[in-house]
Amino acid sequence: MHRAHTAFSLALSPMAHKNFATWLINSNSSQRLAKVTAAAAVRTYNSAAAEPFANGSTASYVEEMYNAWLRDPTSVHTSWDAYFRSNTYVSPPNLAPVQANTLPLTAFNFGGAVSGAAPDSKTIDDHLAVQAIIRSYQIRGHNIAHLDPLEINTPDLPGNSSTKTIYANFSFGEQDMERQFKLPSTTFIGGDEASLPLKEILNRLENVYCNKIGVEFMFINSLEQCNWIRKRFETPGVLNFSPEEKRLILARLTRATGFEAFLAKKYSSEKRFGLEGCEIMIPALKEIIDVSTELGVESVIMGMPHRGRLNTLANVCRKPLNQIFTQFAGLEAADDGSGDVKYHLGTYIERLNRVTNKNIRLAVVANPSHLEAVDPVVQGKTRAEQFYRGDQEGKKVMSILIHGDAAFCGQGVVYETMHLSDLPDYTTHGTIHVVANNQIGFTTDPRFSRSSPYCTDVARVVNAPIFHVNADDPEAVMHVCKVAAEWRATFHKDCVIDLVGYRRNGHNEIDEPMFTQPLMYQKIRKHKNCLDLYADKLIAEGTVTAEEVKSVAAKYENICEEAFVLAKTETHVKYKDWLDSPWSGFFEGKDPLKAAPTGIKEETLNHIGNRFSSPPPNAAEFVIHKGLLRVLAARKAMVDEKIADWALGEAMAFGSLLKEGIHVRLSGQDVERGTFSHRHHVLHHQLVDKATYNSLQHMYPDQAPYSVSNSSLSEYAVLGFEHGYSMTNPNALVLWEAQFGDFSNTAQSIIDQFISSGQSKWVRQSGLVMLLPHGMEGMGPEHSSCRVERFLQMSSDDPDYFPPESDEFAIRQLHDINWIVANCTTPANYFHIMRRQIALPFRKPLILCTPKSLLRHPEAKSPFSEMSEGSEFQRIIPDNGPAGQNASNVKKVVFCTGRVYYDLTKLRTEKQLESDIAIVRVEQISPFPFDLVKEQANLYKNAELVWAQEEHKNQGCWTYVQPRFLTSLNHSRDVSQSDEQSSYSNTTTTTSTTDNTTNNETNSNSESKPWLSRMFTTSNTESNQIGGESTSISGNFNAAKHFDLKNVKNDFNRPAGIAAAPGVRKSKTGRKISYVGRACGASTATGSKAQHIRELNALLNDAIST
Ligand SMILES: Cc1ncc(C[n+]2csc(CCOP(=O)(O)OP(=O)(O)O)c2C)c(N)n1
Ligand SMILES: [Mg+2]
Repeated sequence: MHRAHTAFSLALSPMAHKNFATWLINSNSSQRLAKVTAAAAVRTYNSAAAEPFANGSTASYVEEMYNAWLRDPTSVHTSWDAYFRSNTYVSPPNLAPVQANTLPLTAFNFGGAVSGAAPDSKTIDDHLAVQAIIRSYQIRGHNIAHLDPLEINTPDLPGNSSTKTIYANFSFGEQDMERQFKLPSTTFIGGDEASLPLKEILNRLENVYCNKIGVEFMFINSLEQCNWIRKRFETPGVLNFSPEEKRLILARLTRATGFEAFLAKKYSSEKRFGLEGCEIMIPALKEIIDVSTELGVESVIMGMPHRGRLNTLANVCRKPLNQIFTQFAGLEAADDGSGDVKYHLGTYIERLNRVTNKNIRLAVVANPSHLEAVDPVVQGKTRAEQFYRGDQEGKKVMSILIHGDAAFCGQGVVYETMHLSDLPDYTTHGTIHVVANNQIGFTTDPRFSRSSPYCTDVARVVNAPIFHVNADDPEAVMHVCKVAAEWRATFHKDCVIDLVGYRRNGHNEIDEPMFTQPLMYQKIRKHKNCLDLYADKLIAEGTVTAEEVKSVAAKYENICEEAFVLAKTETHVKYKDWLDSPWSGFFEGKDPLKAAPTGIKEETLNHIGNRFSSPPPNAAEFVIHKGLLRVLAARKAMVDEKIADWALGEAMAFGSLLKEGIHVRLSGQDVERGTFSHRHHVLHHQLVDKATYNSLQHMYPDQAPYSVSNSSLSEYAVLGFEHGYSMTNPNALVLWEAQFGDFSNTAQSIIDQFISSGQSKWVRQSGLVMLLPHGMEGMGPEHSSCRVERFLQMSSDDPDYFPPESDEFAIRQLHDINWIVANCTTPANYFHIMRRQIALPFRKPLILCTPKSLLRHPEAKSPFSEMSEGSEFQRIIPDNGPAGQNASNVKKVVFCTGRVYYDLTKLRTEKQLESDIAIVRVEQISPFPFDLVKEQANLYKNAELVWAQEEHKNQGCWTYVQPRFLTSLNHSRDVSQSDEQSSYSNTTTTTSTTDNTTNNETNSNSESKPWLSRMFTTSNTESNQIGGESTSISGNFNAAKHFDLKNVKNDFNRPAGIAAAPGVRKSKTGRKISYVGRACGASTATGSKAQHIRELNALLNDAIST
């Protein structure tokens, strides 16, 4: 039984019903403890200040007494001695006590019947008071520590002094100051001393907890961890640094400061988001890395925002300075990618750590503007690296996340990422968070940007200790960093370093901060920088001379100058220099346009099918749910019949990849069972907790590892995590599944900023698969659509451009697109498209609309023959029935994608229109299968063409496919190049105004200005009817350039050069495609189920009519 309960049952003492807190804190006391140090301004009100003394953590007082008594029975008061001798005491579990976290005084049985000795209540009171003071410092000391270099009061927060905050409401007199007090086991301020005079106790506590470091840790549930921290900060002498250590700090600070000064001098009008006011962050990061390397870390993965990024690359990663300076020159790129601004790019460096003499890899992950979005990506990448190295405890690979103060508390993804920190399949075994806290976010100060006392409070939810430190005290900062690195190495849990500094300039170097923070900046203008302050200190104490300080600074400036000269000789930037996780060897020796086959041997299908449909080998002991036995039996029957449903097709894809040594990782909410209860990859023993069986982990003895993980209920962090995971190794199939497709929009910035555009911005490829359950099935607005239109809108193929046809059409399209969007209607196609992710010689994200009701649809099954050798992914599934076989008789072709296909075929059968209406499934929507659509259109020469979809007209695929259909249809007539050219030229009246004949300016920029010259050309505007829609275009266009194969260099999906193909034009073939489906809608809602069915029937009837 919990000790608190035991204690409650003890005999009542004269002070029964009183709690520690009320007993200790005498609110009437007028006598106050003499002030030990000058009170600092309290920045914020912390809830800890309102805690009663004997709360959850303070209840361990009895235990302290007990521990002390165990060591030496004479070290405690006789009443305690008697009590513990009575054997009534039971050691507690390490949990907060019940009952509002308070412990009644009766628990201690003072003077009870056992000892018979009356306690000396004054002695007990005083000892308890000292204990209370010690605890109070430990809990609340950070509230009044001198953390802010600017010493700015936050005026509308309750000001307070150390006296009020720490010793609130109870009394000691001057006369008590010299009295010796025994120290409890929960403090280390005594060093080797077991007791100290009260004055010394207070002095030491003040120094430890209220000086330049504020340690916030007493909320942590583990006594062991609290003690560990106390020891690291309280032990006398922990802040003593050797002269060598001090010189190293000074040298590092000199470089950090010198780097910013150099950039300010050379590029005074450029944004660089300098670190001035928090330069100590650079030595801080180096210290974390040094200590961590010493403790065994070999690879550090960092995520950080704009502020101080260039400095970090230069002075932490040691990226060549000339490469950094080249970024300021605005040079053309020598390689692929549209690039990004310099303070977003990533890097990867492997180098010798000169301090520890060990090799270390450092990666800074490329990040978008979107603050904190990179956090989960870093964690995923770190986790993957740990996984591939077999670093199961995170001893070799670690992550460091650097944050701004405003973003750390403002962005929800910080919280979501924190919650991954201790999950078995997501933990990176401790992240060190460093907050570059300049006490401002752009123009907003903390009073208006957060409701929590500190910007770091979010970390409390995961019991991470928070080390606040004044950024102007380099030695305090280094100590905190050392402790943080040791904390991570010891407990493998997150911790936070809150570097409280300021921002010397505006948000960027061009901004005027006095507009919005005049008083703060008056102070800042008068404030010496950290380097000068520290140099003065070291000079004053004789550690360095003024000449040494100057010479170190001058030396670094010379290094910068040399790199600056070197950078001037560069003519191009190379994005590949800024890659954060190179895939060495992956691309080498590969034909970039050749994919491996995806069909597999039938015996492999049989083997996987049999394993997947079997209970664990020790089935007799493993009790499986009866419903699941039926599922397994049904699977077995399918295997015997050589057919696969969705779950089996998926298992075939996973199992065969695992067999080929490809690691598969599936993550998302409830993915183990599957939201729709179709997957069941993890079988649970019905009688034994945590006894599970996962057949995909037992397919082959030498297979690659399979992991399937139910995630936390977060899309943003988990999708980001999986994206990061997929960046690390191309030879893995990493999948994230949304519970329902539309939930992916809470991860929109990962989709927009990383997945759709990562390659083009950062030459970062990823083969991540997003599985998005999609389909209008009357489940209401929020469970219907994965909003595929949004993904399609971000696809980078040009709607008006038909790429040159050849055998390599499909793979060239894939090679050059930013991502693939598909909606498969058969398990076999699902199987192939997933295997194709790995078969491709490059990596592209795959956005896959996945079924819900189709998971169990009797027709949505595939024979093994469609997955076996020789079969492959079908971008379009033609009509293979009577219509397809006798195409010239077909009156209408219905193109569609996804589950509506099955509704359409059903109705067609009912109406006996199989010969009149062909139904063609577009399975790969983007990149658009222009070639196959053209082929189909040619096949059904006389037929009317419609696109049928169940989504509303402004949703689904229509807006994406419509112009592309027209481009395909225009191509379905044999149009010679000259035809093309004249057809385009006809659209302009001023033939002389072409790309390169207007004037000198256009001449010299003929490649880059066609769109611009078109804008200023007298032109006709014509209006076309396309698919019932009216579209206007204008302008002159040099078509030859766009349709000349020679001009199609890097990007197959877009016309060569910079210009886009012209807007949608009149159908030259006279064919059009019309829309059948719902009208436009504001939401994905279809009203009631009845309305949904009515609407669906209407659209099906429209489609299936001749
Ligand atoms: C998600 C997001 N919202 C808004 C912005 C615009 N923005 C850029 S920097 C900044 C202030 C960030 O303040 P802080 O996190 O304290 O970092 P600091 O610039 O002070 O280092 C803002 C709001 C952004 N980059 N990302
Ligand atoms: Mg800030």
